[in-house]
Amino acid sequence: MLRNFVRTVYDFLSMSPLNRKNSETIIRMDSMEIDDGIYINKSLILEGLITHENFQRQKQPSRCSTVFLGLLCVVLLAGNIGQIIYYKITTHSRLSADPNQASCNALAKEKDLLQNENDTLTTERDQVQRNSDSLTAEGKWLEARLSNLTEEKHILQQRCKSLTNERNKCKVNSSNLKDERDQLQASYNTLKQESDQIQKSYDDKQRTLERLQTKHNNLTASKDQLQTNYSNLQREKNELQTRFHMLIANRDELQSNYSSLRRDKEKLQRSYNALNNSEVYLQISYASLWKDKEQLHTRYNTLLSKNERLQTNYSSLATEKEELQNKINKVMVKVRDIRCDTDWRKFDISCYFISNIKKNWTDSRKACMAQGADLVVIDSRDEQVFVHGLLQTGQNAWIGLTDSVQEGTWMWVDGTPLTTAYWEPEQPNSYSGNQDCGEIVQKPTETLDKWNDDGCFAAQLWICEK
Ligand SMILES: [Ca+2]
Ligand SMILES: [Ca+2]
Ligand SMILES: [Ca+2]
Repeated sequence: MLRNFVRTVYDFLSMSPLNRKNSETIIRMDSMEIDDGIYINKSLILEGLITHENFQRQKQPSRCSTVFLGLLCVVLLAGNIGQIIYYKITTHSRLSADPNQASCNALAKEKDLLQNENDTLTTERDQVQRNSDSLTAEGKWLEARLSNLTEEKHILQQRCKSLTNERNKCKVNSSNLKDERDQLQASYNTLKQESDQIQKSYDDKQRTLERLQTKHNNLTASKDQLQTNYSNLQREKNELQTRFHMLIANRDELQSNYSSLRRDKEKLQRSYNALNNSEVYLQISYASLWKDKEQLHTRYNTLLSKNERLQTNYSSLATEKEELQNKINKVMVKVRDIRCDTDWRKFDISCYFISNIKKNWTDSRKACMAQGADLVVIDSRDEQVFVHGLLQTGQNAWIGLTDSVQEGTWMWVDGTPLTTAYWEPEQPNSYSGNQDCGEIVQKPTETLDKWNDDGCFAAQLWICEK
């Protein structure tokens, strides 16, 4: 605004007197309204002095400076108006005396005055320009300050939010603490009651302590006794110390044994694993065996009952056997008392006959059977000795022995198999495959082995037994 005012004044002074008259109507006080914000805003923005945003920032802090400058301009304008009116009055008076010369002089003076005023206004303009620069710098400083304050405001807003959250948390904590205080109060009351009880217990314990003090005195006496025992135990301890060293040596030996046992344990572990596998197999076998055992147990019970019956039968049979044995003994006594026929010789309970002629084995047997006897059956060592004694040196005689039914299987004529034999060395040989009947040979050997197999068709003596 000031700058526009200055320019307007400068243009007015630069005009001719005639143009200046026309311009006087242009210069009006309404163009100098210093409080017109819209006009100020438009003027400054149009002349490029400040931007709209800067002006808005500078509006508040520079309002006082603007008012001051506006007042200054009003004073200057009033001075100019006074001078213009003065010059018009003097010019009209001189024009009436010497119009040309006076007009020229007036114009010269007016020019000088305007020149002086122009210098003064130029100086003032420079001063205003400096003030404007300082105000611009102040505006920048205030802008920076505003930016800082804005940042601080954001920070304070964030702190305010965090403090609000903390206040809410504190409220919650306060509520919790209040609950805890109530609980603690209840606990305090409970503890107070317990404290009273403990006080009573304390009194009881105090009396107990006095009794214990008496016991303590007694125990002190016992302690002296124990001290003596301790000395004895100390000596025993030394002995045990010696034993301990011996045990240490034994321990080392056991340690080596432990190592070997550990190796054995590993072997056993492997064996255990194998046995574990076997255990599974055995478990299965055990189940089947358990079934078999139950079946066998059932059969055992059955057999046990049978055994009991058989035992009963055995007892009865034993009794019968004993009775029969008694009878047999009586019969044997009677039989031994029986005498043999003529030409028959008695041995034990049998009678023996040796022929004095010779026949084959079959005819020999028939001859015996014709006399109610059969070829001799030798079933004991004594009988072998007796029968051999019936022969004379070099004689042979048929006996009741044959393998004619099955070659190699010798049977007695009474149907019993041969159990005890007295064959000669290398006999029976079934010579030429045709020797199926047994004979006894009289030989002066020390052994009883006197038998030989011979052809059944051969004619030999024979010996009967009945
Ligand atoms: Ca016999
Ligand atoms: Ca034979
Ligand atoms: Ca033979």
